[in-house]
Amino acid sequence: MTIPSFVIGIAGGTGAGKTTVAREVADSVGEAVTRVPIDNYYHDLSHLEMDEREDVNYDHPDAFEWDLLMEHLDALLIGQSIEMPQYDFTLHNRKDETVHVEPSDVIVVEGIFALYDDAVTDRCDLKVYVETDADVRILRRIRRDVIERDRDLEGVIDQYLGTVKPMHEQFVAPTKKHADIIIPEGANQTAVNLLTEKVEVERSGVAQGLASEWERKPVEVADA
Ligand code: UZR
Ligand code: MG
Repeated sequence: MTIPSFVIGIAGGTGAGKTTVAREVADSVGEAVTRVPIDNYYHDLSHLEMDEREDVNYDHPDAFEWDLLMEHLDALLIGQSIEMPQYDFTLHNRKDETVHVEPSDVIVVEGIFALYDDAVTDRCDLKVYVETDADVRILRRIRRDVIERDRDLEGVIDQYLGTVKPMHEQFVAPTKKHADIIIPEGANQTAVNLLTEKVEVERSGVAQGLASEWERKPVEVADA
């Protein structure tokens, strides 16, 4: 059995506007979009103390539980719901509660490493990289971390220079070459509108079971 759905990967550096793009597309398209923020798949670090968790390199691919992400992505692609982990950035840890997430025609996978792993990109029908200048990204990051995530400025600066920037250059920025389209600045409304229109077209195609002009990479599932 083949279950068609249109999968979009949205990558880019921290503070680039990935979540905003994903949310705006999801809000415009409506219920038919399932968002999978890769931030929710940071490893459960409950076995570490807070000061140890503060020292973890969260900008390295190893910080994520890829197996669980793939398991969940594939479940959504065969039409099953998942219990998605939730992440607490203030505590640097996975929350106890999960969120029940239903599959839909359009799945948006979003995060700094959305275009990093072949297993994920192989499942993407459209790969997007949000490119925003590093100075804008660090300013947004300071605002978000200090105001929303209860961090102090010194800590944010140390983390940025110590891991965020070098890891971005080593692991995140090179994934841009995997993208089909590059959006300059997350707040680029024209690009968001184009993306939304594309999703609407694909969605109606998916709903009608039509083949898309985009190469589909459907998941083959044995009939139960
Ligand atoms: P986005 N991050 C934390 O600061 N603490 C955590 O516990 C987990 C993640 C940060 C991470 C990365 N880096 O830059 C950012 N650090 O979250 C990715 N340091 O999230 O793409 O939403 O900015
Ligand atoms: Mg984000």
